[in-house]
Amino acid sequence: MDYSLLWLDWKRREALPSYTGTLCGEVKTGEGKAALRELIAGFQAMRGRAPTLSSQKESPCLRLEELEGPGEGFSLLREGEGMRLRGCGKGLLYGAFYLLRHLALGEDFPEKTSSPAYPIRMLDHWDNADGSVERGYSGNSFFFREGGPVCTARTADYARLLASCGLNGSCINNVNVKGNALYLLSGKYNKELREIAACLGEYGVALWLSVSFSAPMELGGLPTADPLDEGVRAWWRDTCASLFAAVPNLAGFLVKADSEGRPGPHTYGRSHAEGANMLAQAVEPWGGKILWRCFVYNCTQDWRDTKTDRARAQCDTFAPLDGLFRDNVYLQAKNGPVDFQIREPVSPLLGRLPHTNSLLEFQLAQEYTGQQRHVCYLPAMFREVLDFRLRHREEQDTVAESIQAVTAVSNTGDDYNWTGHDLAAANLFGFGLLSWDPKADPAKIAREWSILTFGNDPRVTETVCRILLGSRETYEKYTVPLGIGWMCVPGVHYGPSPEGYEYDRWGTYHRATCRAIGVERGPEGTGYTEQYAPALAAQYRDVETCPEELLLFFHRVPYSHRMKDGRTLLQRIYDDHFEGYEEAEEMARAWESLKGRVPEDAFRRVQERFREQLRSAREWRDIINSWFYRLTMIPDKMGRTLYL
Ligand code: GCW
Repeated sequence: MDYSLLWLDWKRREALPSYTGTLCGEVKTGEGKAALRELIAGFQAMRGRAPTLSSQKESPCLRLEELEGPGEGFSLLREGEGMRLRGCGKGLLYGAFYLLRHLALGEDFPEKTSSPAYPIRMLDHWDNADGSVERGYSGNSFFFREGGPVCTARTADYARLLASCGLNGSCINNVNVKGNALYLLSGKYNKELREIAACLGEYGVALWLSVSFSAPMELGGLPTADPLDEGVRAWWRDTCASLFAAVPNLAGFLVKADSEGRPGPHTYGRSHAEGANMLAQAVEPWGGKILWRCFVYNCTQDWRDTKTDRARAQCDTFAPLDGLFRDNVYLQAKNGPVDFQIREPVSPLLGRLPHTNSLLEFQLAQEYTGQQRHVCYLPAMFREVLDFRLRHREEQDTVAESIQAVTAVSNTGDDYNWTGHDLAAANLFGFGLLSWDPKADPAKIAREWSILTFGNDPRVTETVCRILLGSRETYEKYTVPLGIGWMCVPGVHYGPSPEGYEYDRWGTYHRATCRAIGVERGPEGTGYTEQYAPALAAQYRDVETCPEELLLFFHRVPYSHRMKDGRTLLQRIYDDHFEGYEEAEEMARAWESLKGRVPEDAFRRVQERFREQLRSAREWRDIINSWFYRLTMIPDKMGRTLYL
């Protein structure tokens, strides 16, 4: 096998309950059969012996009861010394994985009745047709090779991994549609797409494709892509008719329009609603959906322009369009208003679309959070976002209660361990569990992932959880302070460069001088705070009530600003950087202590990554600290080296 099975590599478990020796009941659907197959293989691996199959009701056994319909929920209940798993085909599949995971954790009768919070729970791959992956940190694509899509054994195991943690969709190509990816719509790759779709479909995973808004011109040779042009509308209708007929299990399209140079409706003086609705009508006869990204901002800003605020752009563009989208359109918004930084406020747009389907986008690929070379456990951050109260209503006002679907930019590639860093697989697993149940506990997720991955050794579990659970704060401390973002090397987004983006066109400024730093985003400044509900706007507007970890996102303050604990802002920045590096050292030491307790190959891979994390963390600490010192000439109170 040239790749790992990650958390699906079931380990032997002593004294399994006796019902795992017999499976009874009949299954009819593809997903039901997949559930049965997984249970047989899982029980066999854990018991060391295959279970027997019986069509009679025997006791004790695991009895499968398949219902008709598309439902995804399941119930898993004790029946004497046995258990009964009940649900439609997909439900059986999720229930089977639930049972296997919990048996592996050492539970004998893990009873559960559950259904997912959202009908769309997916991954976005930024995979290009040439096999490269935009912001990919774990090798090349396993969906595309030599210019076209491929279906391999890995596709099937990918589908199993997704289903095992509750995910049910995959958009396999980059939102920046380029090269041969354009021809995914043309019929040229229908055979491969059909194979991929069928392979994913066996595990309840729907196929999605990213499409270019100007495909009618690029592919169809039309003179325009104007969404109100009859020829354009007919082209999309015909193209969808042949594609959806040829590729069953195609769920719809993801579109990045009028964003970072991509074509879109604005070229023709049309709105995003007109653009998205035109595509929505074309896919409607096929039950298709349009996922329309909201990552729209001016990416050719002049740094001297202090009026334009990139953080405002998405709300300014999309909030006025709320309610104008067709039912099969989902507006896809990133979790923060800017771009997947280590600390951002929750995007105000998520509270401004009460009459439109919205889809929350996270990023598992750690573009700005260590690129899968640094450990940075993200489920805790995701949970913070999902729990965040948007305050437009008195109750049921959290992000989790305001959205209709979730997705995440994938962190997978064709590396042996799928995610480059072995510990980054915990992010993928955790995102899946949260997409099913936004109330899932990140600490429990870490524990479960560790046991499924490394086995049930309490020392290993405790150490791995300690590393994971502190990792985001540690990363934040040695990199970019208090929500300011962007002090990374332009383009690659790895390593420190305090002014790398300062005079560039991307709208990402901190505007530091020798006296103060930050962009004022209250009403006296860019007015960004006013995009939130009144209660939140009031909190963010005021330096005193603004959450401290977001201080420099919302306000421009002098370095002498007093933090709540009495330290100055600048002293806090110095301290964080020294502490962050020490914490990184501590995590690396903790990993060293697991030598001999986790498989040697995984041990070595992670050890390698920690070496790079420490090198990079030291570099961040020293470059950021000395840059602030040069700017302010205010020394560190503790007299530590600032590398002048
Ligand atoms: O953060 C930026 C990335 C781009 C990406 C873009 C987006 C796919 O640097 O690589 O393009 O976000 O989300 O569209």
